[in-house]
Amino acid sequence: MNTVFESKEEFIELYESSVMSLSGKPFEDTSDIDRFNALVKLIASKSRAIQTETEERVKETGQKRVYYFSIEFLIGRLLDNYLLNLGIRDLVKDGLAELGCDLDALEEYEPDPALGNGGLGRLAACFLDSMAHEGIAGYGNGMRYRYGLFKQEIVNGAQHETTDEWLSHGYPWEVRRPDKAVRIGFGGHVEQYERDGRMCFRTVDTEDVLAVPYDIPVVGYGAETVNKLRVWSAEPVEEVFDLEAFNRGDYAAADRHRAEAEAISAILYPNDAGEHGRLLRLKQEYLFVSAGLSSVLDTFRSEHGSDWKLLPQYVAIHTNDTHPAMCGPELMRVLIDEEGLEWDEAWDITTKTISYTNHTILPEALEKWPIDTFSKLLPRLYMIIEEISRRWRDDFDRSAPDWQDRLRQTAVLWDGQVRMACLSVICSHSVNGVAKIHTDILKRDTLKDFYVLTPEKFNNKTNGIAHRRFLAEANPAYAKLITEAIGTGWLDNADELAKLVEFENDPAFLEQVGRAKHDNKVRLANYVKRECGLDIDPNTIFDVQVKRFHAYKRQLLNIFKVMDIYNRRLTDPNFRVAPTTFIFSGKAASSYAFAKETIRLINSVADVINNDSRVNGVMKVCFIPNFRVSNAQLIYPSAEISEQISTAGMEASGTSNMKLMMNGAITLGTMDGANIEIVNLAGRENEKIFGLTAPEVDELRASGMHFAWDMYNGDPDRLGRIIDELTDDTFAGLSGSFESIRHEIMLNNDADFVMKDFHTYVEAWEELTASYSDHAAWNKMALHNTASSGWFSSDRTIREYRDEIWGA
Ligand code: Z2T
Repeated sequence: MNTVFESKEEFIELYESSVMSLSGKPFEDTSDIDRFNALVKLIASKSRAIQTETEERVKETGQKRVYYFSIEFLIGRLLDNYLLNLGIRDLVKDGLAELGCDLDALEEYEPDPALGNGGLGRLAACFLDSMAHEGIAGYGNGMRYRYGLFKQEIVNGAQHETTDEWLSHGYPWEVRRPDKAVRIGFGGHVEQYERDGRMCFRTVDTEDVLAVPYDIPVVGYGAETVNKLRVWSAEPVEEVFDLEAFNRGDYAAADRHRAEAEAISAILYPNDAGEHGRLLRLKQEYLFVSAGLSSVLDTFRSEHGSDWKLLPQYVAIHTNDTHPAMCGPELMRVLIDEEGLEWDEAWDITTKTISYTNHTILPEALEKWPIDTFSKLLPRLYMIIEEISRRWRDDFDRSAPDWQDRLRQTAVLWDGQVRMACLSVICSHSVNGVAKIHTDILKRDTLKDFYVLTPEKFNNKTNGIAHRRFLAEANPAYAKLITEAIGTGWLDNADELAKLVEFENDPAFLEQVGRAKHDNKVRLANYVKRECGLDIDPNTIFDVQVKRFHAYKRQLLNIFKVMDIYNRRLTDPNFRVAPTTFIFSGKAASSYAFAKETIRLINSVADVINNDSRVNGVMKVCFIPNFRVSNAQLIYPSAEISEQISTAGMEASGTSNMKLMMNGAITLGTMDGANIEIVNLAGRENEKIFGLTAPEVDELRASGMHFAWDMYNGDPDRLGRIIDELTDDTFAGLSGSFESIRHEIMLNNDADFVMKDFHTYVEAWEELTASYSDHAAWNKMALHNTASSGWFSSDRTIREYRDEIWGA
């Protein structure tokens, strides 16, 4: 552990002078914002000192560098995390207190950068934390969006989107590096020319923009390693202001070029799956790939010269889904066009350097680009893709009877489109899924024909989470209890959480577990009161589903359950219900009508139930607006039931399931994604599993023997009633009824098996909540979940990537 400050006194002295030099005011006159910014600046400068040490160590030892290319990094607030990782959280808190400042209050000034949609982007951020902790020279490469994921507001129950202006007060962690800017060319045409007696290609008449990097430090726990996240911003290449247009009074035209360049990094596309064909998105992908690669290769060249066959020995490039799939062709382009290598040699280097993670099997999320769009924007890259494609076809084994079918399944160019998943697989030496069942489905189904050809490429890496952020930092009450019981070793090594099993039969300890949970529920109730004006009761069960809204995640099934319990309670006042608060949070892609209607339904049901005194003793429904990393850290610790109810086979992994488990929630879920690993680790008796399994889903789909109308007619009192309530006036008071949801279910024949799983789900919920009254037994289950969750630390995941993919 590096020592950052010799003493509290040293911190106070440095901090005071930092505040004063930054603000130009005496300490007493500074605002909390001044004090927050100065604190970050001080911690960032201390981090940079360690970063320099890390850099020297990497150079000296010739350690392999790992570059994690991701179009999203959902990093969350950094200050508290870095204080913890530097081992100075208490020292700084005490020092600030002496100056009359409250650390928690200052931390509220930190923006929560929403440079990601959800699981995929947050995973990338967890990996940065773990790479730094494991001493890997690991660097993030991504996009610096001027506006992150939209801010969600709820108006009359419906989601409204407004821009996320996270940069309006500046972002004190970042350092702009104009000296490292890279020129990126779009469009133009390819010409041949002769260089040293050899025919070469170059692209001319391109429209260029400047990619300017911003570096953000990544501080590893233990303070031995500080890495960096580099995010790219698009700017005009030079001062291109059109004075003539300005003098004509045409101000928009005067600044057009600037606006066009800046548009590339203006917004994060708000779709967690789907959304194709947008030219600007393709420009984003190429910008961060090309600029990132350029800086990777500059570093390599400065250390190892131009001996490119050494590249895979010193560099690993990991592509997070297909958004950086152009890494393959772009590396080929640089090696061939700029460095003069032959195709075969360049190809060997490229495939040995690049690896790829797939995050979904949803067909609508598999990225494809129209060939004409692609070839116009990136003509030389397209030529290289054509050549990759041609060689794949030429080398294809045509001895099997179904070879044409297999070739069609694996072709990069097909049906007028560039298929990015095929490109990613072909350009990589490793392809992995993100949970066991997901990797199995990739092998057996989605990428089957690749698996048959190169089974050795395929491997599983079950996702993980930054346990220091999501347990130590988010849940101080529980963390304190854990540390008192088993020491601090779990922060470094999450496997040590297993030592908690020794306390599973200690009644006093279990009671403290319950008390910590209760404190967290009070904390969340206060937040909910502030944000939504709603009173929720910390003595009720907190039943939590927080994640992006998507049909396959089945928030609809959850709210159907709530409607059912409400209906039955009204019909039969003797119907026993364990008092519960149903908590939802999450965003819907702006263009995803069904997901947005589901949000409106939840809020409409909440409006009715929360104002119905007949049931308020036993149920409330709460939708927490604008789910993001910072409020997620308040929600996970307060949860008692973790809703993980996706249609089996659809959720690649899930990661909120791990965060909630670690915080002592019981999983109420299907056998899907990493829920399966959860059950294997904690034991089926410590979770509540229900519903169709993935093979059963496949079978039912194939048989065509599921009929929504039969379900509706077969259960008029419960399911039928719920479907009818979508379109009568029961929940229409807030902003109208829900025809489109009814249609989606009934006319689309319940594609996500909401009706099919409904009864087993409600029954499972009733059994689970009935067991809540035995507090000791419940707390034991909760503790057992935490004790079993160490394997889900992303430290473990990253060690597997390091050993089995990157060789770093
Ligand atoms: C995303 O968050 C995920 C998959 C995507 O496929 C895209 C996005 Cl933005 C292209 C999620 C998966 O849905 C989830 O199951 C998984 O846990 C997460 O990625 C991280 O692997």
